[in-house]
Amino acid sequence: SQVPLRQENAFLAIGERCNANGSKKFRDLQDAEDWDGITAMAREQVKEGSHTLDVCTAFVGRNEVSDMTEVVSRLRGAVTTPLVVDSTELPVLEAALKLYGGKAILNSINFEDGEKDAENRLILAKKFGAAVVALTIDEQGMAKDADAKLRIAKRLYDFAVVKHGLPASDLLFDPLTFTICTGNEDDRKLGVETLDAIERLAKELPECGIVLGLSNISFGLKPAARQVLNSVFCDHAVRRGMTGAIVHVSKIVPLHTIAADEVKAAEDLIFDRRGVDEKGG
Ligand code: THG
Repeated sequence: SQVPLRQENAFLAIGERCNANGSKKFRDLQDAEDWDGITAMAREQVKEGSHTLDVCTAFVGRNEVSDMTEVVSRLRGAVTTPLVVDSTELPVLEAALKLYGGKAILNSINFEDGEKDAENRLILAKKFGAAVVALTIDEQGMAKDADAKLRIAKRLYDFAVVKHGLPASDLLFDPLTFTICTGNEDDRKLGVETLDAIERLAKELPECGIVLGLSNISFGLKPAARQVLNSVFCDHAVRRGMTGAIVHVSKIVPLHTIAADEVKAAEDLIFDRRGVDEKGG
């Protein structure tokens, strides 16, 4: 009989480190215009298992277009993985896509400034055959609960796929990851809302992808605890239907390699399960 050669727990691992805002090392190399050093960082991420690399050169006081151009012109020959071009600036996205021959992923569109801005990016993506990450943000701001995430995702789908003809498989929803580590009561729910949104999106719009900037979940914790929480959250997100994540690939570890009490502590945080004392009841 036929064996399905499919790894059900796989996700598209997007290396997060070629980002001026996400890595001090990258920022220092960019500031020193050490493009070879940046290329080495990219290669290292591929060696660690990244299937694609997020690239962001937004750095106050520097020219984002020319820095993106420097980086993409080197990475296109140095790594064979697709690039995720991460910028809020249309000219930066355009400069990167013009230079890059392979399949790119534009990161990102949203409805924060209405549909005109999203439309300009979408037209650019279609011109270069790029896939598109679409954030669940609208004129009212970032969607915090699953209902709002679903509502905006459907609007993004109608806009990008139905109205503008982007292939559904080239639309990657990002239902937003916020830190759940602020100690703030309301922030504790944010992880569950994102996981619920992933499950509903995977069911209702199965042709599209679902990605997260996963490391955001643990902002505020120490590095060792971040690695645990990121890995546990990633595991739950994949099981709910997440198809890709921007991560520090070598720091996402299989759950069986994490001590059971640490997995439980992370799950207690994610699912907002606290002791009776802590809840004050
Ligand atoms: N969604 C989409 N794109 C995104 C995000 C998202 N792009 C940027 C960001 N969020 C995802 N990338 C990162 C990269 C690094 C970190 C978090 C998210 C990170 N870095 C450590 C830190 O800042 O503490 C590393 C420090 C260091 O090495 O210097 O946590 O949500 N579509």
